[in-house]
Amino acid sequence: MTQIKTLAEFIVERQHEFTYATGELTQLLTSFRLAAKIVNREVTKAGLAEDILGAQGTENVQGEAQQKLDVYANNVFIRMLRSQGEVCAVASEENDDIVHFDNGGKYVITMDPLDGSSNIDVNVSIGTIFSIYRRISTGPKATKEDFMQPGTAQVAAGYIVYGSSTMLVYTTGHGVNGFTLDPGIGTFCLSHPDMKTPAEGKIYSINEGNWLEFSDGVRKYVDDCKSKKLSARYIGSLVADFHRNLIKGGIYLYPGTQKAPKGKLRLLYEANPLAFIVEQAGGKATDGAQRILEIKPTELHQRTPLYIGSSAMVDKAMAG
Ligand code: FDP
Repeated sequence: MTQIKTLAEFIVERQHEFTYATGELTQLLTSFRLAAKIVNREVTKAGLAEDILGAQGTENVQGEAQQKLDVYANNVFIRMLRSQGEVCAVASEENDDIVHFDNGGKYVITMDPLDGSSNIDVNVSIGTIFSIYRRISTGPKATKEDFMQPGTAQVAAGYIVYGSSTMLVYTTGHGVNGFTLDPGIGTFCLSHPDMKTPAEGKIYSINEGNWLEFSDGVRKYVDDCKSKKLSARYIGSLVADFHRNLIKGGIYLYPGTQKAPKGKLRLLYEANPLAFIVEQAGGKATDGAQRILEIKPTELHQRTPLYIGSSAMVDKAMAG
């Protein structure tokens, strides 16, 4: 029988790679590991559980309707992070402002607790995305400045994809590792060690419904993908599209459009964590002009165009 390595064992084994106190990373990742299992339980029984599907009847700061599971997942991750004590504040897609824990923790978190909301009620893969930063302010409370660090300052980032299986993938800047949840024993087990993305791929992922809004450069690139007979694959859940392309090789594009020059996706809790992961796996992430990780944020819910995936494909897409 092949030896099974659990996520908990792996974190302990690799915690020496973490620049700061080793136990802190363990605590931080434990929060995500536990919260992921709880959210997974609700996501997988969404059709059965009473009162968990559908709209919450509220909107988030971007004016998007919140789903009940969005709100549920947000509460679970916040509760877990608060209880571990290492995190002093969280910026979430689901909260207009910073959520403070007032506990002197040394880290701040940015997260999209349930990405791909439009897919929640229809049994299509969805995900959670998170970034961990070291706090830089010194006052009694975290400040906006703690969240305005560029993506290069991330100390760890990860995502959970709730798909045909549930996986947690993370990096601390020493490669990318993926863990699959064994539902029988309720444990994440190492299934994708040292993930690398191919430099070239055969998949392009973009919402072509926005074609009329695309720039000439984006249209030219998409036409080029078609002329090479690449496969179009677009789930509409960033995490799921990203995860597939990471493994198989491909590019995900959410460019700026005429109506929305900054695109739709959020820099702090969508683009930055995935950019950190893709670079660690040998790929690239840009906003069409510059490296995502070098953008200096100015707003918590700032949007950015995103070109992410296999390095040769991102280079080509940027060339227009
Ligand atoms: P959603 O609005 O459903 O939460 O995070 C935004 C996001 O999903 C991504 O997960 C997804 O890739 C994208 O938006 C889909 O947007 P379009 O419907 O505009 O293609």
